[in-house]
Amino acid sequence: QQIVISGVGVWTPEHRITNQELVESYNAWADDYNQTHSEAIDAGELEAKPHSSAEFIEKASGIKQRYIYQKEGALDIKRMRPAIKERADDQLSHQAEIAVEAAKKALAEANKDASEVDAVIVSCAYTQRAYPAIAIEVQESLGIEGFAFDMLVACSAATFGMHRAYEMLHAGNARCVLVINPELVSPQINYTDRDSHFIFGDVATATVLEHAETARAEHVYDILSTKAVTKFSSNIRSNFGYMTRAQDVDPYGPDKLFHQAGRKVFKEVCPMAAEHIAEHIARHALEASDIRRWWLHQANINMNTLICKRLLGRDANADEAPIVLDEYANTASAGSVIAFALHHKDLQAGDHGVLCSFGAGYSIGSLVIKKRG
Ligand code: CO8
Repeated sequence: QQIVISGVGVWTPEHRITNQELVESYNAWADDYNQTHSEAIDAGELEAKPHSSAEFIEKASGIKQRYIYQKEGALDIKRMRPAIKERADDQLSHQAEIAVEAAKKALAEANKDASEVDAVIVSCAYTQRAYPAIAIEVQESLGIEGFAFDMLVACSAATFGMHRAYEMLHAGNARCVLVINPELVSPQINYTDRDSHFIFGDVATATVLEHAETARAEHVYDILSTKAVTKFSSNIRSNFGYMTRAQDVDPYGPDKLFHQAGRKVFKEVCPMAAEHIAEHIARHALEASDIRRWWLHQANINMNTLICKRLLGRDANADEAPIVLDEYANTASAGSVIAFALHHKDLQAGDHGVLCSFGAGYSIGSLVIKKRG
């Protein structure tokens, strides 16, 4: 039974923050902090906060701007976090809303009606609550019969979600599955941390997976196989969770937000990802030069350059390995799906491609796909 990807959709927030805006806000916050704590800093009890730089951000990461769900509050130096109003229980939640928007786009691309979908997976780095599942709320909003559930795999949530859909379709548990990645990450960003304030942006992506015989879309991709690996590491971590209340700790402390040892992640994950991909394509007797397009995780442009170089023995060009980081920044698990959504229609029948995520966990997930004729 051939399983295919028949639709992909991206919902992009209307608000954006440029590196310059972000840096101006951070630097004003740092000046204010340094002034407020000048005595302790002068006494050597506290370290002064150094300035951030837009040039550094672009050079170190490839990021020029990021989208944000709610810009208000995020750049306010008295707040440094987005101001998102809580919604009543009978209103569509924020995360479900952006998930529904992405899902509608993916369904339209797949030329599918919600009534043909049997299962919904919401898979992302964070869900805004534990239960009821965001996926069930989305299912209800779209009028889908069947079942839905949430899953969290940080950077690899999108690919791992597609893996689960692939297996459910193979097992005959569903005829068509919607996998949605509402990456509403801005509430977890520490905008007062110079090392990480620039990394992330908000977005929602969705894909439709189904059996080849039911697919009616213009662009359909056979999934040849999936491959996943995880290896525990605390180098990318957030300690916020339902235990926080019982632990009598500051719920907004820096360790409760996204934090990482970026250099270590870079050094450890690049070789893991390159090896993983090489092994995966070898399963199909494919060489790196046989791959028409690489839709890689979008965390850092230098990481993608290095991984491609290891695979191809040379630099990949933007047509082979598209980058969306400059516009979207790191969108947790959604990056490779955005790259796929924006850069797949020109592929010819028979062309091979690789979708691959890598990051927190550590987790690596890939799909080798081939365009149908
Ligand atoms: N402005 C100016 N200077 C800076 C800044 C800044 N903003 N930040 C750091 N510097 C300085 C440092 O202090 C350092 O100075 P010195 O040399 O004097 O000590 C110098 O610049 C170099 O710092 P680094 O060595 O840290 O810089 P790198 O070149 O390593 O770049 C990166 C930092 C960009 C973080 C890079 O290491 C990187 O991208 N690593 C990979 C990280 C990665 O892939 N992480 C995965 C992210 S996790 C994920 O994708 C999903 C997680 C779940 C979602 C969470 C949502 C909130």
